[in-house]
Amino acid sequence: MFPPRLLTAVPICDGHDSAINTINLELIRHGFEVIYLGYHRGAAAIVRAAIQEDVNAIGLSSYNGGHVEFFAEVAGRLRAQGAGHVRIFGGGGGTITHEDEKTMLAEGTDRLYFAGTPLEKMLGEIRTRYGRPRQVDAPADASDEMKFSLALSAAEEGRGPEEWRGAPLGAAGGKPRVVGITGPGGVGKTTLIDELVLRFLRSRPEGRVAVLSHDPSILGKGALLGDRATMIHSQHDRVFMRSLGSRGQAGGLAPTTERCLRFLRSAGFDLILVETVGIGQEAAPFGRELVDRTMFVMGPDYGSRLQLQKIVMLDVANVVVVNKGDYSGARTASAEVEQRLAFNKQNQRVLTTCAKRHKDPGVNELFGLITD
Ligand code: B12
Repeated sequence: MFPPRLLTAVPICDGHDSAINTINLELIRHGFEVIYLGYHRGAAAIVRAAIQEDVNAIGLSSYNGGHVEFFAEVAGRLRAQGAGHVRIFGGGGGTITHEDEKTMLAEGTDRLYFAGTPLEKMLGEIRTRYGRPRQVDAPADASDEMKFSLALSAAEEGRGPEEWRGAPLGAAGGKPRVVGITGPGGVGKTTLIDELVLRFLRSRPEGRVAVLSHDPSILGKGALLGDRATMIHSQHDRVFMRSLGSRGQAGGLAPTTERCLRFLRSAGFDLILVETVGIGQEAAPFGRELVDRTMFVMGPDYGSRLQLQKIVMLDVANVVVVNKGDYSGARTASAEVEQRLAFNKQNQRVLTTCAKRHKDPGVNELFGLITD
């Protein structure tokens, strides 16, 4: 069975994320896959993400006022895309009053929770209301993006039209380029991907990019799929992003990654970026044919030179990126990695990047390398 999925966020001009962070953890514990979009998020970005992620409902935590208008705008935008089946619920301590609630329920919000509601009561009810299996058929008035997203879910679950199933995994006529990006947790993979997306959007005015992003599931429970919260450029209209939980599979990907990739490959994107869960020394997540190029991202702090001998991805990656190039030790790290790769005699490239830096030359070079 596929876990039910929710999107959570804090509205625009609001940085109160403490409540939603606690609620996210409870939702995961109760078996939900939670796509967390972060705080200070506009209605359009929330709705786009909810549609792309094919969630059952959106949970909003709102403290700074404007909730009556904001929740209604989210509801209106969902309806306009034929996504009225996506429910809206939320809370916001004492700032949302019972008087506001009446208006908000009349304008499309499904349920509100007030200060003092015990977590267990709230979570039990959320489970009953929004824990159903995903929407299966596209409503008649669904937007193209809604239809596409539902079709991707159908492909993921092994339902739906046949044509994608025979779709080859290799690139047809050079399109799309599929790049697999892996590395330990915390080295900046997501920031790097967002920067690569920015360069793609700027250099290909008509191009479309897909991002398939993985995060770990808690065994037998849900998952916090939080990559969108650190991404800015990937919220663009020409980007389609889907987050997947590893759902008990070790090694960096999900049991349904291959199906999703077959579907995405046959859908006319120019570039597909696949980000794995943070991996360990022995993982080589992409095998031989799942992606066209593999990138291993690491930080400059890996312990000692001896550690480099134990990382399998250093033997198989096409490109090795030493990110956080502004850290002391980054130059030494790059030199040591280059030395390590020289033994492989496989023409692998080593690049040093600083993904968080605006217009970083290392990221520019990396973008050229993966899209040439
Ligand atoms: C903690 C807090 C902060 C922290 C925020 C830390 C953080 N990272 O979140 C800090 C100190 C940083 C802060 C800053 C500010 N704050 Co403040 N803050 C609060 C405070 C005290 C508690 C909010 C909270 O997290 N409660 C804990 C949650 C778990 O409990 P709860 O709110 O009761 O939530 C229940 C339900 O509502 C529900 N729920 C809540 N969200 C969701 C979401 C979903 C999906 C679900 C299912 C349920 C749910 O779950 C709980 C169940 O019991 C409130 C006052 C209050 N008592 O509400 C003010 C308050 C929200 N802050 C306020 C203000 C004004 C500010 C500042 C503008 C102050 C300033 N001038 O700088 C800044 C703005 C910061 C920003 N960037 O937005 C005002 C807002 C006034 C308004 N809307 O008119 C409040 C109401 C205080 C007040 N009385 O003046 N704040």
